[in-house]
Amino acid sequence: DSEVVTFGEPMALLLAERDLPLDAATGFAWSIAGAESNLAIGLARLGHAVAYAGRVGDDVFGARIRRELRAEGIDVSGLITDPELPTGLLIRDSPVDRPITVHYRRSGSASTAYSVDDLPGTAIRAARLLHLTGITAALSASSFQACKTAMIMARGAGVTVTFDPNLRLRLAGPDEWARIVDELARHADLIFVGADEATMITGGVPTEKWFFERGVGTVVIKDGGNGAVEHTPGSSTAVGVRRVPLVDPVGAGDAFNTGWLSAWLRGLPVDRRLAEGAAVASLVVATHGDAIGLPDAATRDRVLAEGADIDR
Ligand code: KDG
Repeated sequence: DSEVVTFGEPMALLLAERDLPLDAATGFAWSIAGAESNLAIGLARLGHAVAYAGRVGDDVFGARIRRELRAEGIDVSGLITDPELPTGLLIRDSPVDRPITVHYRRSGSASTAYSVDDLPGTAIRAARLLHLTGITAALSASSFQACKTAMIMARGAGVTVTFDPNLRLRLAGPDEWARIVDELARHADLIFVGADEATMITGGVPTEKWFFERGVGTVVIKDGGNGAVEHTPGSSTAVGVRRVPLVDPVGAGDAFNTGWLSAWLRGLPVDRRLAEGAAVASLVVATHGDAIGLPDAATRDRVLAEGADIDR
């Protein structure tokens, strides 16, 4: 059985060569993007048994995504090949001195057809953890329903449910996001949320309070270069960031979740969970690409052992 089950939209990422803006780039490196697939790759590299589900197209991108995820040791038996709809694409740059430009080619993608019928029910019920993000819920009505059903199914079987809203305003407007997060938070045990996006959801109510009111037990607020804070109704614990050269911030949030969840799966206490989240995130922001910098356990442990490097 897999310890962790997650599902979402895996996309082919075409990343413009370093430092060149999209409109001037001629070389593109291929890899995989997608918040949940980033997390699946990260947890597998850290030694956890992970199952990743979703839909890809019957095309070269879908085949490569399947092959790469399998090569990471991820169980992809729940990754369905859609006979008609294409794999989603993400084309972006990562220039150091200007905003990042992201183009999606994902409307009408295979993932938008994901539905309750596609859920890997046996794997979800047998896992320790189900992790989802709002991105998947925002893809389509059927995908939203699959997320909600999976969360209810998991909790009914005693599986911990974690959720990261991961707002993408290109997928839905602010009101729609508020509705998605309000509804799905009620089925989650733990929330990871970016400080910037939280204000869009909670309308001025302190973030952790807003989620506690919906029955969430733990709220981890990620605030980029300012670090992160883990709240429970009775405690708050903060961690700083490990200062590294910022190469490409995309994927930092997924990486933090990955590091934190690995520590949680290993039964480690709050300080350690936060430190491992920060360490894994630091390795991803210092690397070009969404998932390339995700470390194995030995690399993470070397980073943690540097100690003084962690500013907190
Ligand atoms: O969290 C990183 C993601 O932004 C990226 O991998 C792609 O899932 C993605 C999205 O929708 O932006």
